[in-house]
Amino acid sequence: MLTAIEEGELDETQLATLRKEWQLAGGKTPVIGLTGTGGAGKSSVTDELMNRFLQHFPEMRIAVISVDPTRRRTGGALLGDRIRMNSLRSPRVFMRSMATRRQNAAINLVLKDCVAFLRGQGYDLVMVETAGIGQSDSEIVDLVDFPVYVMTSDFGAPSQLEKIDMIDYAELVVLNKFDKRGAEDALRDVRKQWKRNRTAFTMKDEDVPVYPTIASQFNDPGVSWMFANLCRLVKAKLQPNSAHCDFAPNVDTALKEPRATVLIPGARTRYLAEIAEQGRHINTAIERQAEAADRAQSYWQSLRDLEDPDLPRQLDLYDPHHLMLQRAPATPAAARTNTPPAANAAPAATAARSCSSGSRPWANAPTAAARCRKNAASPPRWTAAWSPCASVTTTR
Ligand SMILES: Nc1nc2c(ncn2[C@@H]2O[C@H](COP(=O)(O)OP(=O)(O)OP(=O)(O)O)[C@@H](O)[C@H]2O)c(=O)[nH]1
Ligand SMILES: [Mg+2]
Repeated sequence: MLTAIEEGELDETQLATLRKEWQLAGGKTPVIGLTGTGGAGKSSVTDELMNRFLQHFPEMRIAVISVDPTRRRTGGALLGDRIRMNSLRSPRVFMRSMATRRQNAAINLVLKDCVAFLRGQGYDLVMVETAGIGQSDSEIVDLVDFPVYVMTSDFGAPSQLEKIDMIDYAELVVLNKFDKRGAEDALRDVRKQWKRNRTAFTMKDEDVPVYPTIASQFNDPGVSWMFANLCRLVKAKLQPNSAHCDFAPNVDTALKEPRATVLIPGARTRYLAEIAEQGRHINTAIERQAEAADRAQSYWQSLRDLEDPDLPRQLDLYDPHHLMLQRAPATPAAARTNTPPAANAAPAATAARSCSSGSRPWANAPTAAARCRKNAASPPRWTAAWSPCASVTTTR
């Protein structure tokens, strides 16, 4: 029948007759409509509510219709709401997915007839989830007895709340994903907005029908509190005469707000990022050390090529005695080559300092090597200071 209604196979006369029959059969069956922005958790909240209804009323039968939007480009709709609904395993639940078939609409045109039909089929409760398309989701109000608006703390600034019609029309507002950062501030803002919309400024916060929930959490106290209040409202407003459920569940509502028993607490959300950062620092330090070792090896090879007589074996340190620069006495030979010993020692000292300070000591090496070749007769006495790894001391 739902398909026949959806496909428009029934003409107006047939529909008029059927509507009367359905009305007579199920006029008092409560219809709960959940709407809200995409991904706010409508299906999760629907599932949690169904779960509680099934648990508290063992004979209750529930019908669920989920409407998902049709995409303008492809004309198709991803009817994925049932993925979130674990309660569908129960034989006491009937579920039907539908597409809006109308772009930019939250409600299927034939939804009214579908709801009326399900009402007339002996179910104790009908639940409708509609595609939230933003701030104008209030069409559902005309189709259901209890509109529920599901939102999250991601509404932007408090001034945006002014534009949400459903805060005016919804019997219950559910602030889902209460585990998210900033949810408590959002709860305060939404409650304030609810009071402002109804000029009920003196109302106590716990009396405002805005319920914080974590629908993805098992047995969430926020959902239980909302469920208890929803049942109370249904009973008071409709006085349903179902033989299977009296809408007076025995729920423990001592806890009213969700406990944020999240897997990773807020303060540790960057935990893995911190570990990765530390790993990257260690890798950078290792690369720096490898580069320094590489440089030290090149220096050692250069000194070996220059035939430094005091060169230690590879990876050994210079003999500390050889690290003391000796000021050579001014000999006639030195005077002849016109190379004062101090001038020979200077590059060594510079090189030693550059080496220990980590600047570019190799810049001095070609100069020193060239000078060495030029003054072959009086080889410079700088070599001993060229220990790239040993801590170097120079004396004048
Ligand atoms: N952290 C967190 N995630 C949640 C909560 N409730 C639902 N979710 C997750 O939010 C995602 C969307 O949930 P749905 O229930 O499919 O949301 P929806 O509003 O029905 O989505 P549409 O029907 O596609 O608009 C899923 O991954 C849920 O597991 C909650 O309280 N906290
Ligand atoms: Mg959904």
